[in-house]
Amino acid sequence: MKIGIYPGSFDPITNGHLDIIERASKICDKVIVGVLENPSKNPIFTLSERVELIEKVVKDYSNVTVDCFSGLLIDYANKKDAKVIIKGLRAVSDFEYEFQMALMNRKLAPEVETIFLMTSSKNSYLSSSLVKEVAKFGGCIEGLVPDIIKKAILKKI
Ligand code: COD
Repeated sequence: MKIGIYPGSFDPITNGHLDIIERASKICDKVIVGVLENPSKNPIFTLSERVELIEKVVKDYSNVTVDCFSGLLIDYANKKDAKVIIKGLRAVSDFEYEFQMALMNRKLAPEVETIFLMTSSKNSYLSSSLVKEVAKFGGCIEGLVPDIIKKAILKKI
């Protein structure tokens, strides 16, 4: 069984993330959305809130599950017996950091392959931080995140 891990902070999940999850679910037999516990990033949603919100928006994908992890991604991948790490790529600015991480992860575990899915053009400008910033200053976030996430953000800020 080809198990893929899609790791991230997902604070919160956006339509850009969701598009990657949907496409990854067609490539892998099973996709684990791995939510990183990273208090240093100062997330607006707690780890359990992020997991719960993602579970709600991926409920229709039968081969997608949501989990959380801390520490090294590669250790988590090994624990889950995942041989594929899935990443989304937006602009060139994403590339350098993602390239570095992919090579480091390959050094740590050569049997685990990182695959990159290009963002869809409609999501290419989307990031969790921009969505939060727009919402914080009263801008419209309709169409950038699923409705349930929009409600959760507006409640939070
Ligand atoms: N379209 C397409 N893809 C997107 C979009 C979009 N609009 N927005 C985000 N993405 C992609 C990102 O490029 C990323 O691949 C993924 O979705 C998650 O994004 P974020 O912003 O929620 O998550 P990040 O970037 O904060 O996640 C970083 C990781 C958790 C993957 C990384 O820090 C990590 O692996 N940490 C574990 C510690 C570790 O192993 N460190 C050593 C690494 S070598």
